[in-house]
Amino acid sequence: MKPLLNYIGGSFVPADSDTTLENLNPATNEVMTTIPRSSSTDVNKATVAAINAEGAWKATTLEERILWLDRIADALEAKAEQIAQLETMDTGKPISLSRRVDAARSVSNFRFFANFAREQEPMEFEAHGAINYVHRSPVGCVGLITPWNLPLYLLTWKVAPALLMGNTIVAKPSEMTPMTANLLAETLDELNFPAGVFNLVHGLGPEVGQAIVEHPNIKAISFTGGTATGRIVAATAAPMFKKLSLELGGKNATILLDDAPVDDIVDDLVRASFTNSGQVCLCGSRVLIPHSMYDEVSAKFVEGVERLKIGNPLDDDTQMGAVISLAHLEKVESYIKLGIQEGGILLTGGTKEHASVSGVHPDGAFLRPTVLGGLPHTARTATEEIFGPVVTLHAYKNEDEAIMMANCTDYGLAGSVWTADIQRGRAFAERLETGIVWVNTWLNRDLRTPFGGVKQSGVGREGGTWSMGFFSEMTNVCVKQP
Ligand code: TXE
Repeated sequence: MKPLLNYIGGSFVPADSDTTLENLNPATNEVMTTIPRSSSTDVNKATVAAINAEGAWKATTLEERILWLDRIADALEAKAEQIAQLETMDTGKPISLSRRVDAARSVSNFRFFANFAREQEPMEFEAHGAINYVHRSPVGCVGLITPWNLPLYLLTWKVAPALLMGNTIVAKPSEMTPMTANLLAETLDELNFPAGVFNLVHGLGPEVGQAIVEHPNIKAISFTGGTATGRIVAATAAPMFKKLSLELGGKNATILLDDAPVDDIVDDLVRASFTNSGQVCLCGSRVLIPHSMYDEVSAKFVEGVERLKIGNPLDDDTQMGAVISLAHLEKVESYIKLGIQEGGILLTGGTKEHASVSGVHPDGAFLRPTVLGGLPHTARTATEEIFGPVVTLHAYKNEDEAIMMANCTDYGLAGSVWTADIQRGRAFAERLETGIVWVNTWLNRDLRTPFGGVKQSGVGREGGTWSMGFFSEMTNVCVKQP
């Protein structure tokens, strides 16, 4: 595959240093291509291009920008299969998931914000003989930094509203998953999208991401990634009074109430736990079960996990592929070992040497889905983010204890509650310290809703008016009536 390049000012260019980084396929550990190992010099070039493009882009009307979002959605939709193939090669996730989630959502992110903007009413308030209205203007040049687990899905989730609100962009995808970000740049280029409005700079986080966060002409940072990195980003951006959106890690609880219809929901529980090998910040990594149901639920859950088809991610019937890298596989294995050291009972799965995956490339980063029982809810394995195919099961005495257990970690991103009584589910959901709770479902997403977490899962919300608000500055104009 030809080397990937940065996309700056409407041109594809190498890093100033002309150095590169290898991009591996985690399912085979083979080098697929290279990306520029950019530096602050390249980030500065991209920012200059963005600033130069700002005036003309800002002068476009909201309607013109809405039409651009529709054009981009149409162009990406025509490339949906290519997006899916690239995403699977870059991440190791099953091709069925790349099609159903990554490619589809990358298109709908643009389509959604175009349609949502059309439906917005001007914000006006009348009182004291005056009319107040809110005028929205672009923030300016914004920095978008995104992770490797849902590469194009999470990049376009930021690009669409940022463009809609008239901003220019310097974006940095994860160095581990550059290929679909490159496809987005190619698509914009093919559409003759205004040069310099969207700029893409590849490279390492501390070298390129850090340069974006600290650049004085980049006025807002929208970051999605790990909590540890989010802390570094915040420390840099805060003293510069930049607008900051942080979507960070999670340690989400999947909670069964004592009236949960177990047989009907087992597959949902497995899906919530192991989609994308657990590498979705919204995955449930702890399952809380009433004592009275623990034996039945743990047995049925393990059966469901063992039905998952692990294999070559390019095969249509594969349900679980490789994790993102061999390094991440080792991190996940270290938590499996820790779980056992902490007294956990291995119910299925395990480290690679104990539970290898057949029919896959021997050098691929494949792990079997692992379930550990018997751990206290305060164990490190049950409170630290693993971000891999590892789930712990915990029994609880009553609802108050379940709430305490669910809320006991430093994270607060998402959770799901399973019950036969919706009112009970709603009441329980409202006691969880998280940004999102699903009742009798999981990953059911309405893009108009606020998405984000509390505690160490992040600051701010994305989606609908929250994204439009983040990517714009509001001026309240008050006009005395004659
Ligand atoms: O994150 P990293 P990863 C979280 C998930 C997991 C992590 C996985 O919980 O913890 O993201 O993604 C760049 N200055 N979420 O490992 O390492 C880095 O190059 C500036 C939660 O990629 O934090 C990459 O582009 N940037 C989320 C990006 O930051 C830096 C959904 C993320 O990298 C940097 C998805 C630095 N010093 C994953 N160091 C949610 N809540 O929605 C690295 N980067």
